[in-house]
Amino acid sequence: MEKNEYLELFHQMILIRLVEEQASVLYQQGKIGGFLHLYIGQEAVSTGIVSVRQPEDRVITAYRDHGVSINCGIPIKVVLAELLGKVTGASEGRGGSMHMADVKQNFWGGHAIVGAHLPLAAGMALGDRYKGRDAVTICMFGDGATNIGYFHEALNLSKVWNLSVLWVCENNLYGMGTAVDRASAVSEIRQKAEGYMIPNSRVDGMDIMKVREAAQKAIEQVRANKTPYFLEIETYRFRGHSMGDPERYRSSEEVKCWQNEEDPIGMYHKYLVDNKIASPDELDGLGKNAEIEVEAAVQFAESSPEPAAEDLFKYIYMQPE
Ligand SMILES: Cc1ncc(C[n+]2csc(CCOP(=O)(O)OP(=O)(O)O)c2C)c(N)n1
Ligand SMILES: [Mg+2]
Repeated sequence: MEKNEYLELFHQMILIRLVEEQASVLYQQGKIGGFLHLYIGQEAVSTGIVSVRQPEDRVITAYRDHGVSINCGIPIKVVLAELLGKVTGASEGRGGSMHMADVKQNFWGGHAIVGAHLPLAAGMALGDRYKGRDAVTICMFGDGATNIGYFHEALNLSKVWNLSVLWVCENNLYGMGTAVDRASAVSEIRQKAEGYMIPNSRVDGMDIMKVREAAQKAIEQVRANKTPYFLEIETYRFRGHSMGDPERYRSSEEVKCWQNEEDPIGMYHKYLVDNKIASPDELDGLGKNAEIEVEAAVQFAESSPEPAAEDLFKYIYMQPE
């Protein structure tokens, strides 16, 4: 990788962290309605994966979708405007936190129903097969989604039809307030892929270089062999499941331990400095610029208009061409 590519990954992770912190403030000010699931702690996962996709490769995810939206190329001001329900938002203010999308960036959303986007991913890959496209569909979901019927139906069919899907499970140890071991028969989630004869592996999701390497290999394998692959990524969310989570299911010591010792941004900062790719001053400068960028994006979002009342019924059905 060239130096600017290393720094771009750092920039994206910092932007996600700062946007999420701002979102948390805007939520507490009552400016964001509905649910808000922050991606803080998991930045290395989507940043690493999306950095190695080709433009033709589709990305689809669950409701913890702000980070992946930024990685896929939705400008931060557009993400923030969507959170505030503004007409300048990614879904013109109609989707909110859980329904970011931009098909021009080959990003297919943001889905609120746990597990429900997995069959959609299989369907998109089937469509690509029909059309003779050489694309990989990258489908991200949480550990909790792997206990849902849709997961098993989608994995099964992806193998039966040998669809070009990269299944990516972000195992952050909890589905809402339920620890993996209390809800899943196996705690090593990748084992679930074995039952469908889908090649699989597990990787440390706090180390962006490891995520990138694993994702690159997996995507190449899917593209070359035209068969699915399952990547389990071990990660951790630093904030509650959504805003207002009392977090009775985990100890503050556990959370602090991950925040102090496994912070994906801190780890990548150390990697860049230790390998003499960038100096601490240079990285500080990037952080300061990102703060200015986020401040401007918040201003844009706050000053954008609400969707017009007469457009309320727009997009309920597809408009005839
Ligand atoms: C079908 C369905 N059941 C229940 C819910 C409520 N719910 C929202 S998030 C969630 C937990 C999902 O956990 P996981 O897949 O591990 O994702 P994470 O929040 O950890 O990113 C649940 C049960 C839902 N949205 N959809
Ligand atoms: Mg989870």
